[in-house]
Amino acid sequence: MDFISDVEKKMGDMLGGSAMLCQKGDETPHEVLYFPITALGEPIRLALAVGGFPFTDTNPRNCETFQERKKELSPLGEAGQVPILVLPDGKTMCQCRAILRYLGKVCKFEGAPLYPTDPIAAYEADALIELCEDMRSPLGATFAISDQAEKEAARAALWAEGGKQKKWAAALDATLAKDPMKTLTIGNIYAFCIVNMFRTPTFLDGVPPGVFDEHPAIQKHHDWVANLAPVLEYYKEKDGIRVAFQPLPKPEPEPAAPSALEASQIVRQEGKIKQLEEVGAPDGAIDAAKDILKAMKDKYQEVHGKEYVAEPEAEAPAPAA
Ligand SMILES: N[C@@H](CCC(=O)N[C@@H](CS)C(=O)NCC(=O)O)C(=O)O
Repeated sequence: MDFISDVEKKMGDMLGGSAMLCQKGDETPHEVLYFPITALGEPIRLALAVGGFPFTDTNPRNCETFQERKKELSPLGEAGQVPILVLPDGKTMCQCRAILRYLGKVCKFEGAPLYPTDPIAAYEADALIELCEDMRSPLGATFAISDQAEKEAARAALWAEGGKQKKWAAALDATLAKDPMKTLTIGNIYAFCIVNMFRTPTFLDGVPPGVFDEHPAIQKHHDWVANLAPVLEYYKEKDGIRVAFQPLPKPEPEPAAPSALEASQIVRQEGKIKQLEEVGAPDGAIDAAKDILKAMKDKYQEVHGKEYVAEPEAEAPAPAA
């Protein structure tokens, strides 16, 4: 079973779309051919979305003739793989990171191209992409494992202590910790997409949930990119595996802990009521003190999960002989 039939079998409707005869419509000048999963197609889709270029998203679930079109359109012919980008003038491109660099030169965010023109900034973007490849590539070998349990165990091992992907995730975290997270580049887009390929919900069975939980810079980077207006807009209606591309859920605020209330405070209040009764205080004052005592007992029960029970009075010490 190959990569895609494996994923298709597992994910079913989570990937969305249904097969039909397909042809690129005239209304969207660009076309992306890829599978309905995220993986290597997603950085291209997202760069187009950020750049404001509408595109037709062609995949085997919405295109019955996908395999034929792939071979027909790929610059590599029979050997062709996806993603493939078709430009408005009909030129076709393959090799996802080469496509991304092309798009980085023509797509802008806040007036700046996504592939920086400054050589050092361009190097930083490229180095980030390569680091993501270091993290992603150990996964490749697991697609060849036919036994499901064995495959899942192999994937889990990549993220376990000493696992290759865990090691590269730590290096990615350290790298992103130095990123000012101010200027969006193709490096950031690639990192966002490749990280989210492994974030739950993922199409990769066996990858444990929460593999980035211990990586604050990766999480911060995710929220920075996910909250940029065009990114937020692109994913807001998406479901299934693309939920992982939306902003991280905010942690539920801890319920305010009821303030501690000790038995000694109740004992003191009881003493106060006794004193008021002894001095013949007005009924109103005694009733008010009793109301406070009741509220204190209720609070005690809420805090301690049990009813307040008065401690038995200590026996008076026997008089010395
Ligand atoms: N070097 C290519 C690799 C692309 C690739 O591995 N594509 C896979 C899916 S991720 C593919 O098309 N598999 C199906 C096939 O080979 O027919 C790139 O970076 O774009």
